[in-house]
This record gives sequence, structure tokens and C-alpha cells, in this order.
Amino acid sequence: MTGKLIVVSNRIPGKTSSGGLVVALQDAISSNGGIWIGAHADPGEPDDTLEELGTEPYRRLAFHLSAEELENYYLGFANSVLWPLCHRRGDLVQLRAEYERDYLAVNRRVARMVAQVAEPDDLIWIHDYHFLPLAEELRKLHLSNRMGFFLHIPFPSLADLSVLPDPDAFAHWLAQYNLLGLQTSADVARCLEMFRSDQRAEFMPNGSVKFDQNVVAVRSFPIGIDVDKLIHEAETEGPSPFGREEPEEFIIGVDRLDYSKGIPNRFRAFGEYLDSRPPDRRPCLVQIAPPSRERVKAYRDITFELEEIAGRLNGEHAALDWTPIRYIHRSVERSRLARLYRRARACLVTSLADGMNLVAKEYIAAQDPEDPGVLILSRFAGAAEDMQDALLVNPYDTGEIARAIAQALDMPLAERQRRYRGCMAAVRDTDVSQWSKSFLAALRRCTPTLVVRNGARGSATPDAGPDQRAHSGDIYAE
Ligand code: ADQ
Repeated sequence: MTGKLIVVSNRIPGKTSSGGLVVALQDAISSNGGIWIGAHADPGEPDDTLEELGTEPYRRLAFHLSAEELENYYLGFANSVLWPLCHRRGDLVQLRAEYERDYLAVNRRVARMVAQVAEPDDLIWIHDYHFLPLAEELRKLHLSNRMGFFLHIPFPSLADLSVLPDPDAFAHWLAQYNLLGLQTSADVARCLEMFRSDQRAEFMPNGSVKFDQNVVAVRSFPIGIDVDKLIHEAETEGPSPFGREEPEEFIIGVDRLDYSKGIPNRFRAFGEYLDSRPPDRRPCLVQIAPPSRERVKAYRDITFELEEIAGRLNGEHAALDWTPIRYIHRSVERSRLARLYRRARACLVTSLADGMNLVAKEYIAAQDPEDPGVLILSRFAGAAEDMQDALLVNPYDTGEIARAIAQALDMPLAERQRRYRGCMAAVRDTDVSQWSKSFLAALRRCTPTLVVRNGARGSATPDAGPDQRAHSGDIYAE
């Protein structure tokens, strides 16, 4: 008998959220009185009170973060330590004692609030790097529930982890879950390498990891999108998303403005392509990049850098009736985005590191199968593991990206269709409802952790070994 599902993530869906992850979890969470717990959009008193945001179609409960917690836990430890560390940017890590202190304190407080609503048979599914130590804190409160964790961003390498003030804590936090879900098999390999190098860990015959007295299974669950919904949005006729200013031929880039997305190199590569293009070709790069985490310096720096590069390239190449880079520094509504994807001859995803990258999947799903555009995809995005039919590029090599742009714009129809079919099969295989179902099925198969009041504990996870690959949201790492 399984009780309700409790989902914990930093962001809590709004009343009318229709993102893929929200939709995918809706059924599981609405049945048996499920609950979604997350941070309130407004800062407030850091007490142990959960505010009810709504009960339909499931309960949404929010905790408030104080202004100081927002600074230290969210912008600090989560986004200025863990985010750069997991995206191979140790140079951007900002270590401050108060960041770590408040990260742990928020996790302790959230654990107390989860404990207020959790019953013994409930499944608890925790999302992302904001809550790595949450299971450990819940176990300290004697919760023996099945707990699963899904990391949306890349799993760090051992070398990256050594940047942390207490690298051993990372493995200990993760070992308190029953199931660890990662995006790709490369992430699973890095996670297992971490456990292999840790004397406290022991490998079980089924590949699960015994750590202290707990057993944790590590598996990849590549996340995806709500494929049919995206196809529907892309096929729905509507006015041109550009109004009267539709470019003849354009390439699209859609990202949160984040240094991990490799946007400066994308602009430089487009500049190199413009230098070498046939004179009669005047494509545009439409880059949509809403600001993100602007209070962190690294994010302000990249904003200036991009404005500078776009300004320079437009200055060099523009004509009175042609602006090569159209850089839109805000969000675009989803149905419009789907129509933009469909009209774009190519999509540029040039992440230097990326857990999955849903834009790559959205672009493919939005294409017209008879006349599809081409996905140019960084080898360092998790999506590349399954989407081998994309034009794969090294995002550090601007010459290679420039050549891929030329190849995409000149690609014969038959090759475009073949590549589209290969990518679309991967997009279908990892549909977000499949992703959430397989994660929850694997979590249900785990045996709950035994929590003994003197602190000793143990569990067993018989079926969820690391080799069984599940195939795959749309809550994303903000
Ligand atoms: P993100 O880093 O935010 O997510 P991504 O996977 O590309 O990256 O998801 C972004 C989502 O936001 C997509 O659905 C996209 O359409 C939407 N979006 C981005 N820019 C937008 C804009 N200007 N207007 C409207 N919508 C926009 C994190 C990880 C990823 C992982 C996801 C899900 O960093 O690697 O794929 O979580 O696990």
C-alpha cells in the first residue's frame, strides 16, 4: 500500500501552471491527496508555517524564505556554489560560511515542515540541488519513508566536488535517499565514481550502493517534454510571431541567460558564419534570453558581454533592411515560442554543460516532418546522449559551430528528414509522463529505510539497480 506523493522543489507551480513536469506529475500527485511543497514567491518570516496556496487539483503548500535566506541559501550556496560547481565553473564558485550555514538551516527547516504533513506510507520526491541534504534532515527526524531525489543539472566530477569546503558531505547527503535519479548515463557514471572513491560506500550485487546502513539505487531518467502538447502548439495556426517583421530565414536560440548555455560563443560563431556566407544569404539569429539571477555578478557580466558582442556584430554586418542578430532579452509565451521553433531553419544549443536541455527537444517536436529544420546541439548537453542525429558540435570551437550553421542551412531535404526522424524518436521515448512514471515506479520498488531512534538505520532497494535505464519536465532549475 502506498500513501500520497509529496513533491518538494524550490519553485512551486502556480495555480494554472502547465509546464511539462507539472502536467506529468498532476495525476500521481492529485490521487491520494498529494502535496507539492516549495518556496513562496514573496520573502517572509522564516518560521515553520506552510501557507496553503490552493487545493485544486492538488494541495500546494509554500514556505517563506527571509531576505537573508534568499541571499545566502538561494543566490548564495545554491546558485553561487552548487550551480557553477556542477557546470564545471569552479572559477565562479563563491565560498562563504554564511552561504553554507543558511543552506543547511533552510534544509533543516523545510524538513521539519515536510515532517508535519508526511505519513509513513507517503512517497517523497525531492527535486534539484537546492535540497541535496533534505533526506538527511528528514532521516534525523526519524522519517523512514521512501525518498527519491532527481538532479536536473549535471552530476559533478570528483575534481569539481573537491572545490566544496566539505566534499565528503555531498556523498553522505545523497546516500540518505532510496533512489537517486540523474539525467544521463554519464551522470550515473560520475556519481558511481564518487561512491567508489568513498570508503564508507559498498557496492551491492545489483549495483546499488550501501552507505552506512542505507542502500541507494542510482539510475538515469532522461527528462523530456509533453510531446503532443508541443506538437499541437506548433501546428496551431496563428499570426506570424514576428508581426510584419518576419525575417526570410532565421536560426533560433532560446535560453535563460546563463553562462552555462554558451551564448557568447554562439554569437561569435554566427559572426564567423556571416564572414564566410554566400553574399545572397542573409539569415538572422533570433536569440531569446530572459534575464535570470541578476543579483549574482556572473549573470550581470554575461548580460554585458552579450550586448557587446551582438552590438559589434550588428554594427559590422547589418544593412538598412537586415539586422543579423535579433536579441530579445525577455520571456516569450509558450504558444508563440512553439510557432517560432517551427519557422526556424535551425536551432542552436551550445551549452558548455547542461543537465538535459529541453529547448533541443522542444525544437525537434515543433518541426514539420515534411520540411524539418536542423538541430545544432552541443555534445556537452545531456540531450546529446540520445539525440545523436542532431548536428553535434563542440561548443568551445566557434569554427565548428560556424561550419555546422552553413551545413544546416544548405542541408538537403532527405538528410533533414532522416535526422529529424532519429531525433524525434528520442524525444518521444523520453516524454515527460513516461519519465515521471518510471521514476515513481522505481521509487515504489525501493524498500523504505529503517530508521532506529538511536540513529542506526538501514534499507534495501531490490529492483532499482543502476543498469536499467528509464526513459524519460518542465520545472527547471531557476
Ligand atoms: P534550464 O537550465 O532552465 O533547466 P532547459 O532545459 O533548456 O534549461 O529548460 C528551459 C525551459 O524554459 C524550456 O522549456 C524553455 O522553453 C523555457 N524557456 C527558456 N527560455 C525561454 C524564453 N525566453 N521564453 C519562454 N520560455 C523559455 C534545468 C537544467 C536543464 C534541464 C532542465 C529540466 O539546467 O539541463 O533540461 O532543468 O530538467
